[in-house]
Amino acid sequence: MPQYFGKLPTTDQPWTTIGTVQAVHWNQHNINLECGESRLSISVLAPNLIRVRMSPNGEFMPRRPWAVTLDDTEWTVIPFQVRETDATVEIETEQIRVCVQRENCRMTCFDKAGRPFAQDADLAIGWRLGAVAAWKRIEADEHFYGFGERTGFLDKLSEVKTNWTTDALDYGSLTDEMYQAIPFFMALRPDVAYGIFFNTTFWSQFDIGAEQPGLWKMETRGGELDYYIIYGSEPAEILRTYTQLTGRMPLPPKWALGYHQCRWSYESETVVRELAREFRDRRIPCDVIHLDIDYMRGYRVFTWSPKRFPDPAKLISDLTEVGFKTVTIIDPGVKYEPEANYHVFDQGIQNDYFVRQANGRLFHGYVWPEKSVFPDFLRSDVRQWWGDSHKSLTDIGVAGIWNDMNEPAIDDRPFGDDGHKIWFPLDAPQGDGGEMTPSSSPSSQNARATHAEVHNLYGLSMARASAEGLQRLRSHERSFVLTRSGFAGVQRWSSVWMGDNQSLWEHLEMSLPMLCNMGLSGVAFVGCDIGGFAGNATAELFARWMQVGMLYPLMRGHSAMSTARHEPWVFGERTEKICREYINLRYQLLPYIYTLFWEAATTGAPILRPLLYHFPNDPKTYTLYDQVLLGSSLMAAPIYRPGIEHRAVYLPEGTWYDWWTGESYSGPVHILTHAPLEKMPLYVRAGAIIPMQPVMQYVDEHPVEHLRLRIFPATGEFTLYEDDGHTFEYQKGNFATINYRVSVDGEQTIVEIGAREGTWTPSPREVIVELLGVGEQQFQDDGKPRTLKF
Ligand code: MIG
Repeated sequence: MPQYFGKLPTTDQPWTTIGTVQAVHWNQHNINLECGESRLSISVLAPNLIRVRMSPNGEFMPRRPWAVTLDDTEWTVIPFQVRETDATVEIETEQIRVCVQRENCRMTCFDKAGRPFAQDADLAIGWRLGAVAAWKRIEADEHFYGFGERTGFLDKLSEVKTNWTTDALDYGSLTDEMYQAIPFFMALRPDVAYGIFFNTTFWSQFDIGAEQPGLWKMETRGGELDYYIIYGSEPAEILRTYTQLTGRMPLPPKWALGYHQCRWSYESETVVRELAREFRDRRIPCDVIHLDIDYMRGYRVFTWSPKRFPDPAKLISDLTEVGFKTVTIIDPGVKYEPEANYHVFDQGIQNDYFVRQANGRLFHGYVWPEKSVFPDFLRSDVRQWWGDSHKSLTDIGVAGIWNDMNEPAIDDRPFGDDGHKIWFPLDAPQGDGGEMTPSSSPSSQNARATHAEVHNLYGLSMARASAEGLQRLRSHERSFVLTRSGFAGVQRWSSVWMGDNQSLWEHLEMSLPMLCNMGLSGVAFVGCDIGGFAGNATAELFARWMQVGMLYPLMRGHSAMSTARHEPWVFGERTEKICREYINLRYQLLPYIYTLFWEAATTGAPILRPLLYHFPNDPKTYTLYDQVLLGSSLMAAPIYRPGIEHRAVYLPEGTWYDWWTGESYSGPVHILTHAPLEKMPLYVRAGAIIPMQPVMQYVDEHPVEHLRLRIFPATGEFTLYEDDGHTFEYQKGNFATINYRVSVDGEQTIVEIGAREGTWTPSPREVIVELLGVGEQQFQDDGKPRTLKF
């Protein structure tokens, strides 16, 4: 096998296939199947989780724990049985049975009801120079989700998805390579679901029945096959395990759930002050203002333009006074500027922090600061330095960092000269070799990776440097991190936005399926630029987009240089009123949404969910991309076309209420709903308990005096999560949960308020319990349990 494998096409040699199983050995974790030269290894990590590895020469590369947080040996040992027959080797856990045919070493998994899944095709595993691949069957009625950041609609059947981080400028519904590369997907059919995490950071690709209908394929330009199969009877179980494997997000500061306003660029202190004033004067809630690249002095990271931002410390503290947090953009490219006293360049050169080519020469390319060099974020010392460099920003009050261009996006000549996108040479050495497992051989311990292996990790590693830096510098406050590029596990460090979308109805329409697939890939804190980044929204498009944006876990408006401005008030009074109303609703729903963030942080559940997430046995939800659930209770059916005021809505099984009118429907049913511009159709599941607070102009503007529980009759429950919203006290257990239950007993509806659990105490407040169509009752919240009858 060559030393490194790149993105470049391999030869058209035929695939060498794995042979017949000749010997089987196992221990408490692992079953090894010897197939001549090659070897298949199956590790049983949990009752629903196995890891499969295949090495053509029988030797496994030392593992680099880049995406996976738990080493195989760190999983609790669980019981499983191994049975050998003449024709098969069978492995059985509490939840699944894996059957390997000795002939051709083909593997099939079965659930407890004997239903097959993730079944190898006749050609199961193959390799040829520089590439390894595996093929499995697509079952009837099976649909495919996840795949990280993907354009188009929800289900990816018949599509090819490449994992190679790219500046996906001008993307559209047919674009393949995106900013994020997350080699994970899940397959769903009634009663059976499974997830595949393809554990390779090299270039990789999924082909979901495009080349051969009925078969899906995964291929990587790395030396061995390594993937995890996660079984679940439904997506929620798969995500729980997948996020156990690749990590979960920490709780962000609550202010990051408010509305963010961004533009490329609010180019001066004066403009920023005006912007802030407009929000407060017009009573449109907003928590965060983002500063794009023009705040810097000639695009030099960690500097300020003295002309346009003469006193950033004063500006930021004045913004803080009126409830705004400031987030600054930081790009990876460092201006190549010898002997100019540019400290970031000088320090990077002195300490040899920048990426070099294989021949030892410094790599450079062109980005905003013209000729630039690039920190090797794969190295821990570089991440430490980069993180510490944020001190100049945090010292003056910056509360969050926005990482852009970190695919990395680089041109081969100065911007504006019609250059080509390049990346570091594939053989450029990166990292410090310290990522090896303790058990790997001493010689491989120091082996550095090549860019071919870690290209997909550049954005993730940069976001990690930012997150860890902020954690050190603002150790008492949670910070906000936003990244454009990332890899599996990016949720541990950062939120993600979907890059440069366009001010088109089509982009509004695909924003929800894009975010849903991110959520199904373990990344819950995600958003798209409201109004569209490139182009000019119309008033109507903007109003519809703000309604949809209210549902985005990350709710940020943004727009590009030389496009029309996209603030909520620029389109006239009617649009402004609509924007205000939906941003207000977002703020009213914060107790509900914050609880969803807590759920994401503790279980890996997405915040924004496609309907199939809660109705996995209803095939009508499998390709339904234009309705979403915010949490388990609220369902939106937005409008995505100009001039349209009516749309069909699918209400799955159960009773549903119209959020606005209270009218009830019993599903499954299709209805036609009327949605004039002022209205985004919203529905609530019977049994829902939605906690709401009064509108505020920013999170924690004042204590919540009234907590309103909107209850939609039927049996149901909700556990509210609360904490101080901005420190790390919650990690020491300083938070509170309250369980609310509703049940119907004949004519009577009973609401049970559970005792407040945990050590955190909310400020004094009244709780208003509003039972839809019946009435309200209120009480002073003393944390004690009580029962209300309606
Ligand atoms: O070359 O910083 O996706 O959000 O406003 C463009 C300027 C660089 C791309 C980002 C966009 C940002 C813009 N950036």
